Amino acid sequence: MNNARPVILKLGGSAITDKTVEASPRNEIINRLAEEIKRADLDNLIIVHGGGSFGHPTAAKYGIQDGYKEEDLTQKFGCAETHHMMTILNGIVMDALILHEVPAISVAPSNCIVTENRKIKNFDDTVFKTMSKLSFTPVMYGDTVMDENLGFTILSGDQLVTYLALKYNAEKIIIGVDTDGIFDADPKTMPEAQPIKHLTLAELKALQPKLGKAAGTDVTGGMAGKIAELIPAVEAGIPITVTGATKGLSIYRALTDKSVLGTVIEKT
Ligand code: IP8
Repeated sequence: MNNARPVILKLGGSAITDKTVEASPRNEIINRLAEEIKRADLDNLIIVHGGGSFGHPTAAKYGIQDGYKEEDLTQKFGCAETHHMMTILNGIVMDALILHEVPAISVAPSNCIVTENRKIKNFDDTVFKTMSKLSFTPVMYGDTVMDENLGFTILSGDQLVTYLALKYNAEKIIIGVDTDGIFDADPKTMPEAQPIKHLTLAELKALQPKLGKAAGTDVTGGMAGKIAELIPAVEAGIPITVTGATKGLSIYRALTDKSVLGTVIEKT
């Protein structure tokens, strides 16, 4: 039985999909990431991936993040379609992990999580806990979830990462994005933006409003929104490394505690 503190790896939607073209996976990157995950060979790994150009455009089209509006007869279908789009992206990620012989099992948040006003209220983790004890690698993702007040909403992969990290006292969090970590401004729109190697919690909070929105549609707020979700994990003393998942070996190096190009966030 495995009782080790988990390592949580988020594969950002901007890294594993092309967010400017609807439903376009970056297959080469996904395959390389699966290879790096296999090579790191962790038996306490939890993977969470984002929605990218699969989840966000459909969620935005039907306003799923704003909750159920009974007068909009198409919205319920949109909620189902958003979840379905996520299962397609998840299937592509799972294909790559299985091909590389990672013992990964997909766990759909829509089937075991309920939120209240967009915050996770209940996670039925009976199966998840047993899987982790047997050293499977559970793979969760940003998803549509039922919400006790709003009817339904979008749960971001980043909120899920923090929730899991706090619940299971994670050893560390690694966030794979499409830039080399966090910059002092949005590097996609400001070429003079400088990379930041280390951030304390106080520095992160000060920087957060300056961080960019995502390229393409993003219903969960781009880098600024993602960082806001991660702050409680930093407050609890869980270190976070934000690094490029689109470049070779950064994720492998971060998983195996080697230095990486990117940003380390620590409480102090
Ligand atoms: O990309 C959002 O997850 P994120 C998932 O981690 C959907 O914010 C369905 C839009």
